[in-house]
Amino acid sequence: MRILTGLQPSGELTLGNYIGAIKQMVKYQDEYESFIFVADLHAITVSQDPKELRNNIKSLIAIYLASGIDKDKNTIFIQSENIYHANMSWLLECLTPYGELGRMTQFKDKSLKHQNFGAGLLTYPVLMASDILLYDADFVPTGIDQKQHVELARNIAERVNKKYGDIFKIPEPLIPKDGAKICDLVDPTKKMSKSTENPKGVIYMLDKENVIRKKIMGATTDSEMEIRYDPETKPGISNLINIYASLSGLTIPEVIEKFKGQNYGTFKGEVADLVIKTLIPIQERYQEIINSHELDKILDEGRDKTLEIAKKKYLDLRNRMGLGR
Ligand code: ATP
Ligand code: LTN
Repeated sequence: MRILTGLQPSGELTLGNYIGAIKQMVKYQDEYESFIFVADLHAITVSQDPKELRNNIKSLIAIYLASGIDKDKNTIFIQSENIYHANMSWLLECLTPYGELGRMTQFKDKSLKHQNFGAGLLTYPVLMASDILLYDADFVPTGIDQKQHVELARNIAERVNKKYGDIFKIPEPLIPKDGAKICDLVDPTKKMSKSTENPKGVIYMLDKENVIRKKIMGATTDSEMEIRYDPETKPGISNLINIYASLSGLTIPEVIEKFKGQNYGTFKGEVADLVIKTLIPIQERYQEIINSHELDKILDEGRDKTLEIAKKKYLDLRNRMGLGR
């Protein structure tokens, strides 16, 4: 069985990305044939500074590897280095009803947030469908926010198969049951997100030890004294419990039992210790990898392998549609 997923190089990765996406991929790499890529073509659907974008792409790959994504168990590549993603996307765009794209919730959100955006923001999910369908992925690990896009990919695949014959495998989203949504430390009713303006609420994977501690100790909590899990009335404490549970492997009741009777300050200190213990070794490996030639070798191999697979699929649809000679 094959899985495929991508992350956008749209900013520095957060603890939310680590817990919600990267850690899951590390787990899946032993169960599936796994493809991971940097979705740089998706990142330019909103404005990007070229220098920053290039740094973010490289940094993202180094963070994957430093976090335990094994180069021998995964095919790792950069989306724009494989021309068939954009080529396939054009064919599929012409086979996707315009109205279906306007209904995507991410488009509705982002089109309100950004001004003067390009047409690519609307066609974004078709490019994502191409990413998935080019490789006959069985499963697509993502957060719940991307489920609608995977469903669109399924619809596109079914429609194309009906019209042109069996070309595409129908993919399924793989959304972790135990994958907690990590929230912003300042406003715990909001998702911790790399594009948030206030960095105090966000733990970046490359934050220094003292910065991590300061952010967690300053996390918004409630005026009670009890460590109890209730995301509705105690979103701040519940978020810290989620972080502790995700990183320690304990269940939520086990975390509550462990810290029963302790005050918020002690608990926050323990959460900070665990986050630091998790991120510092990743940061150390990151520094070694980012300055090595290993990265280029891995990416060259990933590019060459995926070009071969994607080319076949692209040409198959192109020919069936009657394009070219
Ligand atoms: P942006 O701010 O650019 O929208 P983001 O940080 O919200 O970015 P995405 O790039 O959209 O994250 O998400 C990449 C992956 O990380 C997705 O699978 C998503 O579900 C997961 N993820 C992102 N933020 C969190 C979070 N706070 N908690 C759990 N998972 C998350
Ligand atoms: N849209 C996704 C990133 C992404 C992706 C994909 C994920 C692009 N192409 C293919 C899975 C499969 C995001 O913003 N998280």
